[in-house]
Amino acid sequence: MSQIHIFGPQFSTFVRSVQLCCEEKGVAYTVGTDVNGKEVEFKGAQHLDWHPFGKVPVLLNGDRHLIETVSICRYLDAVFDGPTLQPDDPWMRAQVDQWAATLSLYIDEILVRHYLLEFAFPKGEDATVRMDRVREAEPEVKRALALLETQLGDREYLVTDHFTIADAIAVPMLDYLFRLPVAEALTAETPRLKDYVERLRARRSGSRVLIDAGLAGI
Ligand SMILES: N[C@@H](CCC(=O)N[C@@H](CS)C(=O)NCC(=O)O)C(=O)O
Repeated sequence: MSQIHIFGPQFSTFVRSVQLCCEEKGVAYTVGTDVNGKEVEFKGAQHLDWHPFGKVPVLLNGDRHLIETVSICRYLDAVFDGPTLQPDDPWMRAQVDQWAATLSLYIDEILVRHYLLEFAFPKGEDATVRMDRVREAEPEVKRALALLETQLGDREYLVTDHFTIADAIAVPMLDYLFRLPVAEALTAETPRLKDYVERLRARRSGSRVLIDAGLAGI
């Protein structure tokens, strides 16, 4: 198997999800927008050839390329040894798939696109955070966190008793969210989720991937 490269900036939440899967499985990889010593332009011809919608991550594996974070994570889990990131039981595996999809489709939209990015890349006058947008998004953010708190229950991980692909999708976005100056107010009613993120940050994979990205406001 050729070298695994994760194309995309290391600060991207979905790039970090793929990194977490590699770390958990013990897969050697490289990450970044530099591929074989050459910078690949974001949304340039090469990127769009790999990903027709110009998103990251793209998994590069020899002369193969693969898009969509959950598909990439499932592929890595299937081809590499190391701890499995999906349960054998079909029902529990479907639960992991369900949460991976729910997180990457709906919860990402609420927590990252409508909220976090307002802090990370402020678009207000003089590059200030658009607090009206933040306040508007807050009820949905709280609803999404409450949903995850309920799903987590007393478990150590989101879906099973082991780290799964669902955790790899959830943690990068929650890690950023819980670093915000407003985090205390957001997490007041979701203490188990707060502990969960702290636990996953402390794992070896978390300590190597969830590093300070130096994003403004986060
Ligand atoms: N459905 C895609 C979403 C990927 C995605 O939205 N990635 C963000 C970075 S975290 C991105 O590429 N944003 C750039 C853009 O939308 O132009 C996946 O799961 O891989």
